[in-house]
Amino acid sequence: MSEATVLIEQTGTVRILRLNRPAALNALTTAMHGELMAALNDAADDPHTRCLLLTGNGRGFCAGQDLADPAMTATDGQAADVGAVVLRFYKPLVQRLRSLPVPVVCAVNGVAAGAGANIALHCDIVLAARSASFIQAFAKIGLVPDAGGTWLLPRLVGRAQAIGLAMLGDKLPGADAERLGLIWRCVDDAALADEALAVAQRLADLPTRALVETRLAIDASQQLSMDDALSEEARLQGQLGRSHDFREGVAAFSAKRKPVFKDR
Ligand code: LHQ
Repeated sequence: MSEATVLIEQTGTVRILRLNRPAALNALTTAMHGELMAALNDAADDPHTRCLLLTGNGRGFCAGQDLADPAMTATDGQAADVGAVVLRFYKPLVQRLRSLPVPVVCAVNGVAAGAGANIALHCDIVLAARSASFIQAFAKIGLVPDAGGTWLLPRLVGRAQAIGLAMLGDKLPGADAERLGLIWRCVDDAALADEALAVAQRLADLPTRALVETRLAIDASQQLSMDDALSEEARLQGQLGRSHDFREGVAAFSAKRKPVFKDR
């Protein structure tokens, strides 16, 4: 039997998914897309999991689409249907990541290229090793940024940086990614695994529903007027204000004790 292309570990309430095709810098094959989606669905359905941590095995995080995968191979002299590959794999993958009912941390352990970079950047909190890098590799092979890159990049770093990164496709080191606001933090290589797990554990101990509603509200606010955003915040507080975790948070504050959140 072939080795799993996504390794799954559970550390307390943190579910760790480790992309596992190190010889190809974890480039995504059809089989791997299937395993990754199944692993994300499983984490979403597991009531015990309160945070997801995504990382890569070996010296890379993910080199994007595996360009040697049969899905990319032209048949009968026809060009491969690249758009169909994007619709079949990348659109649902990004939608799944951004709608996950738990917070998502990404530990970018090495190069993140093409769709691999954008998958990392869709996560809620992105930490990168100092030796890691981000490459919008698409233009080099005659494509536009996909896996949500055209939507995400200008929102993270503004139009000027987004276009520079996407058109030139330069390797952006982890420290520069932090400086530009593309990611949360760049940390020393030796500290990455521990720091990412510590952040994931902190998130896992926080009120999951409030964190997920925060992600969704911040994303939705891009399309809203301030007036509508204020109304949306009131609607969400109305819902969350009836939750166990709100009552627990306030009770713990009053009693000067650590809260125990459990809603999901
Ligand atoms: C790879 C790959 C790879 C296969 C490294 N595939 N083997 C969506 C849908 C449909 C179509 C197209 O695209 C998309 C979205 C995308 O993701 S498009 C972008 C696809 N990715 C790329 O264009 C990146 C290609 N890779 C690279 O440019 C380099 O490998 C980087 C800069 C990531 C790393 O460079 P190095 O550190 O010098 O490593 P390397 O190039 O020697 O790679 C190591 C091995 O990994 C090597 O295999 P080998 O057998 O020679 O040791 C590469 O062939 C393999 N590999 N990326 N995407």
